[in-house]
Amino acid sequence: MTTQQPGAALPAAAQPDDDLRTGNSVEALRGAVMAKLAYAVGKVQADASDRDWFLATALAVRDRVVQGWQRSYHTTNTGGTKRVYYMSLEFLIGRLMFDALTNLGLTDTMREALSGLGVDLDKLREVEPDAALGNGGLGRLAACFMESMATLAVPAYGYGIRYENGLFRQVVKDGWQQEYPENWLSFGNPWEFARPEIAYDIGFGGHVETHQVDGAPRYEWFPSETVEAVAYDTPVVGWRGHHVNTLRLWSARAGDPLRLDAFNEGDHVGAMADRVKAEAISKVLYPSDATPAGQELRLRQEYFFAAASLQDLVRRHLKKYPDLSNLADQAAIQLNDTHPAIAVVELMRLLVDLHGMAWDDAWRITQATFGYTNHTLLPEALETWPVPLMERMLPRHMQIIYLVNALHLDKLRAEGHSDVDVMRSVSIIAEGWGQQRVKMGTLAFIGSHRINGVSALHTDLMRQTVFRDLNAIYPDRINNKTNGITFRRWLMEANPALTAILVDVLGKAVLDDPSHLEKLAQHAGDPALQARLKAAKRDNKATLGGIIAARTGIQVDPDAMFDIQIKRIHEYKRQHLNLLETIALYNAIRAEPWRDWAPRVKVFAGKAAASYHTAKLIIKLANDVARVVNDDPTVRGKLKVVFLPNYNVSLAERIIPAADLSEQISTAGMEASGTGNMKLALNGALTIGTLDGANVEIKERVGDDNIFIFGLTAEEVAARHRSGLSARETIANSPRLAEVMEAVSSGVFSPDDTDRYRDFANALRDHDHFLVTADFDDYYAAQRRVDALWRDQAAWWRASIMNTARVGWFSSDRTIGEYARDIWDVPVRAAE
Ligand code: 26V
Repeated sequence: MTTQQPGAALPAAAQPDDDLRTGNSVEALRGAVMAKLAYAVGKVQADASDRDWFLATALAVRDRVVQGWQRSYHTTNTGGTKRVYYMSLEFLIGRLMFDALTNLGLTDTMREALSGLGVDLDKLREVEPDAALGNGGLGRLAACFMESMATLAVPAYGYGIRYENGLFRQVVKDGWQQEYPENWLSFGNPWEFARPEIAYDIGFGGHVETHQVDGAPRYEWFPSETVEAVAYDTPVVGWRGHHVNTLRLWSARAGDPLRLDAFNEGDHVGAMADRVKAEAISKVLYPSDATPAGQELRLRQEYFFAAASLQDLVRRHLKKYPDLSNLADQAAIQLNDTHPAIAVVELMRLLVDLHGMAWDDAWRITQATFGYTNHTLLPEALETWPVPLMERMLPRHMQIIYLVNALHLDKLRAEGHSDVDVMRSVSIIAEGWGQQRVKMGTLAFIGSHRINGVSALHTDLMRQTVFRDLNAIYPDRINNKTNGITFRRWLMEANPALTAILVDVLGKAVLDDPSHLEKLAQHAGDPALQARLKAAKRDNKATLGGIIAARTGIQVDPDAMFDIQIKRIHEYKRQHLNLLETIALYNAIRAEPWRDWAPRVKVFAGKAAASYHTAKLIIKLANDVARVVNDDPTVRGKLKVVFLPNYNVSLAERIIPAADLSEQISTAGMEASGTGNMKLALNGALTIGTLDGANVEIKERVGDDNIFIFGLTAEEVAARHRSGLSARETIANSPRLAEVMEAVSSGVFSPDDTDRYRDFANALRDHDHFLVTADFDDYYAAQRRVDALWRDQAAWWRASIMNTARVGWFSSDRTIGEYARDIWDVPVRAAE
């Protein structure tokens, strides 16, 4: 091996071109990075910053992805295989360098190549911007699915929007969340390929004209405004680099020439204002999850990317086939929630208006092509759009929606359905509140051949609640697809120490097939294995401790239990339940400081929607509680509380491998699945949780002894809601809870503003919709069982090992395999 010194002569000429592009030896990679630094970044080594080195490295890695990309494209095209189109308004992909390196098997080689140049790969890792083109679970799921589809060689495109600004950067000032723009593209994006030649016109507004063609009406839409959608492609490489798919994100560009008349007449300002309006479509991700945005811009985003994606896939189809009659044999389109549901209507418009297909044929093809995944049952998150807005922005689509709805209701009437309430519930149009609205969930349901939920419980609840009547009519359409996570990122990349131990104990095959994890259960009681795992976890905790100290100034002890709640801040996720328990524990320790307390570090991280006042107040409460607890010498060494700001995918990759306890404490029936629960269990954290979402299935797999379940069931929650039981009574019956509520309410944690939490506490007393008070005592008791197990470290580590061993099923490869078989009807590559 030759070692290049920094500042050595440029190497490009020393190696043949193809070696620089595809060679995988240490020397080839080093030469490739140096050539990229010189000729793509335009820097000499002596002047190169970490960011320059990151760009050079990423570009060298990208070259190694491209060949497989072209090969995959060619194989799919010539083979005539069906493609999957995953349409999602969110892709929370995070950093990509280690995804590519891991899946190409080049991490160690690249580390060595760079170290010969005096460059530290792990430092470069931190320089890559975290692509946060999503809010939370739904967006991260889309990213995991993209990786698994590539791994399983399912030919797929992800379609979404290339937001210039991802999810806001969270700064915590005096305990309050502040939002700052996150311009992840400001230093360039080495992973993407701009495709300015792949651009489609997307219309908005205008009017519809009717013509007679052969005695039948034909409709033509004349939009008043046109925006161009331009493609940007990011290759997504699967495990071992066998297959590479494309994430195609659309960027909005003002149609060209834009109001040239106005420009020539001197109205530059007016013409530019139109340009700004057009390009606003891809400027920013809507930062709310599960709270309605209700903005016109949001609907423009939805139609923009749905229409661009459909034009793209229709064009691809027509390059190969004479017409669209076999579209459903060649394309499966998955709607990630209702955000792209307008695509159902757009496809009908393309088939009927533009391609002259008969309505019934078009509808059959549309239904056979689409599948719809529901990700939430929270009523406030179910999308509806006002009919007048739809009529103004998408006049032809509104006509089509009316016709789809009329035919759908007529058919039901013809089949004998007549109940007014049923007809109202299955209608796409909601009446009431003085305004008609389009129910996007109903539209997506009617337009799809399969509708799925994301955990067994969630799917059952879908059948019983929002889609009860539709399910009764179409009983075979709803099916369950329990979520999963990609083990490449959430085990191999995030936790190399654990991965190394697993490979050592179980063999390399565990990297290809997570079912091998099960064999670990045989060793759960092995003291040597326990000691190794404990040492690895301690290192991960020390690393996280460094991050905590750097970001918050709080010192934590890596030997304490790391108790972790990381997710969006939302009342249904009940971070405030955790905080109330923290206060109760704090009180208990102060009352009896001499007792043998299990030392804990409670870590909270997550963002609140900018407009969600209560969620922001919960962040403030976490910081207020942290200040009081951490400053109190009585609990020193026993309890610490940390709110870690700016939670994102990269921070998750640091926190999850360091977790001992995973908080999954949503009100039962409200968390559709959760996926953080799977990541934490895989990394050996024990779950304390309610019987909600995928927790139920985690419990079934890890066993009752290795999980801490508490609280009301979904059924009991529903019954409580019906009974209207008062929280005041519940609080009065629990002296512990009463003391905590009084402390919060009276300002013990907010001496600078004693009224800060008064309304918040009163709201819990008056209408505790999320049943925080009802579950409090059981939660407190479950936490004490956690303490007891922690004190028996051999038993704790046995349970931890059982968690890692038993959650292989939650691999997103398994989930994608099920979608491929039950919804898309496409084959998958067999495991190695
Ligand atoms: C709704 C809205 C409303 C309009 C503004 C923007 C916006 C963005 C997202 C949503 C829907 C949020 C639904 C969601 O994220 N669901 C989560 O999906 C995860 C993956 O299936 C699942 O694990 C979580 O339990 C579920 O909350």
